[in-house]
Amino acid sequence: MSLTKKIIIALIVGIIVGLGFNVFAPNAFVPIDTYALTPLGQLFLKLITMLVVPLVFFSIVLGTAGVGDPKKLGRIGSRTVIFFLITTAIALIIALSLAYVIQPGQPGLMGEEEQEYTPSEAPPVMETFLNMIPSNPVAAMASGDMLQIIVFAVFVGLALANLGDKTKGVLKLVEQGNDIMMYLVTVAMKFAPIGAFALIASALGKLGLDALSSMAMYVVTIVLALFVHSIVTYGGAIALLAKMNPIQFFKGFFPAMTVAFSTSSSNATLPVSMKTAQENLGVSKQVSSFVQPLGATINMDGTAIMQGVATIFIAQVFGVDLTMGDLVMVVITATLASIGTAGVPGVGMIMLAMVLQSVGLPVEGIALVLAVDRILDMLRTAVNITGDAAAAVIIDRSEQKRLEKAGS
Ligand code: DAS
Repeated sequence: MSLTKKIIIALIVGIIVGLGFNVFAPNAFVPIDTYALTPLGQLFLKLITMLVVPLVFFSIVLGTAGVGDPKKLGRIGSRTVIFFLITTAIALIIALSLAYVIQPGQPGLMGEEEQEYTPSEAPPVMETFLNMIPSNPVAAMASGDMLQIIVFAVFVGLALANLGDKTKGVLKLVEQGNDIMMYLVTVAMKFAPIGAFALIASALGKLGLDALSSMAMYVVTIVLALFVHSIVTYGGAIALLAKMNPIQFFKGFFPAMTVAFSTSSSNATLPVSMKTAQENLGVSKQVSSFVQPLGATINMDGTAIMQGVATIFIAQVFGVDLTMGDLVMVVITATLASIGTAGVPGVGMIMLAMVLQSVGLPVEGIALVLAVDRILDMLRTAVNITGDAAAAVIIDRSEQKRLEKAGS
């Protein structure tokens, strides 16, 4: 049986076990979650997260050195960022339109319970841009600052490309380092079914069906927007721009989507999403090693969708009428906000505070949507990495076409 099938079965069993405990044996759930589910889930998360920093560094150095020519790197980089910005803006337009049509936030829909939420500081956008250059690359790696690691790796890759034979030994070392990391990904993924089971059982055991039902319209709106964006925007772009059958794309990338769903972390899934894009979608190592790590950090369409719907939902619950100008501000802040934060569980909530503040909505409104965010995070993370893979396929195909044209 394939690993993907094992993960899907593990997720289904996890959902049944989690909801079963929540409904029939909530007291027994606590020790089982504390001493089994949470540790097992965290073990799997830590195993793959452990590989992210070295893998991103080696793969981007390799990807950049492989591209070599700064002009070509600039072309791939600019096309990638333009694709990311356009698809994120489309995601927000889909989210805001559906939220207006479905109106999930009519007063009275909410249950009584409201959690306290004290938002942590979201990164100011300008500071994010300035901070992209690491003052200390080792500190950036130690703290897992993905954007700084990517920028430093690009510089190292460009240096290797320009120094050529002088540093071919280092390039060989980097290649071997990358191979070691990709091998360790395969080893870590053997724990995926157990990890997926534990993570979803723990989440649903805590959440239960009642929280989901009181937030039903909010959850339905987001799930619908995620689905529409994936099929229409990514499916359409893959068909039109990469001339690839969208069904082949989604089927080929599905293994990585199940890991993103299980872990709620684009970063933790990155080793698997790159391996899947290269092996199942035929994306070159060069383009995959550049586009997907960058995307895992700055491109989060699923998160932008949650923020768009949550903003309308919170405005409706508080009876605030947002102007068109407010909606444009939501699109801009949500698109830019995703640039500064890496793909880790729950980062969308931090950025939501920034979006709400930009349109003067009470940040306390986040407490209304917090209960179901753990499950929605799983779904939107799967969409986030799918957008990165779509970009990698499209950019790779355009580079291949360029090479064919140059060759002919
Ligand atoms: N979990 C984040 C990610 O890894 C997305 C989010 O929190 O919205 O992409």
